[in-house]
Amino acid sequence: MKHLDTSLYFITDSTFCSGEEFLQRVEQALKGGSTIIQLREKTDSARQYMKLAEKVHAITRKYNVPLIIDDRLDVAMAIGAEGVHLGQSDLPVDAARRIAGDDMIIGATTKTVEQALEAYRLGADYLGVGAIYPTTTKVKTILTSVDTLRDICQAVPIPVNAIGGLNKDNIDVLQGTGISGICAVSAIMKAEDPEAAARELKKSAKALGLI
Ligand code: TZP
Ligand code: MG
Repeated sequence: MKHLDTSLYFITDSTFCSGEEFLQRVEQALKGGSTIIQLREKTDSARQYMKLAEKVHAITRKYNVPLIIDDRLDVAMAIGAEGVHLGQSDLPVDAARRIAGDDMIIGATTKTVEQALEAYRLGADYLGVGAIYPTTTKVKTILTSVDTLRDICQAVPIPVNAIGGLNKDNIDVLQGTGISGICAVSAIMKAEDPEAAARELKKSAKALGLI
């Protein structure tokens, strides 16, 4: 099993700010203590996605934080990213593993124990589970209960992260679930001060014994 610190998993959304501000916000999120970052851009062409990923990778390297590319294994491999995150309609985890090899971090979105066991069996390194709360981030998702999250954590030995509408004031419901970390888009990306927001979210998760 890979050694992965998924405790504060920051996910990007560039839809509401300019290119320059986006990169600044990414860097601030890293300064605030994000331990892993996912570039999640849904509308970009492969070429645009790759260009942006290269820029983000130049920043994440400075902080020694792994960069995960959402959906696109080709983009992840083309820029030498540390990982890829796959949903239930993206490439299956075992296919991605065959193409990318053992070193690539492969994460998977799962919403049921069955999906979680399958992703683990096929070679996923970590799981994202949610949405725990309704979210304002553009996503096709349904809510996942805290009970299901707990069952998934108990079912697989790899890190499981909670996602969806999470912020420093509502993560207490995750106590006792066995998660390895918190995923956040809006709580960090759209904060007035992303660095402070990341720091506060981490502090709150630590205080609750979640990470
Ligand atoms: N998958 C389930 S919820 C979600 C994704 C990608 C979006 C989470 O965004 P936010 O802003 O942290 O609610
Ligand atoms: Mg996806």
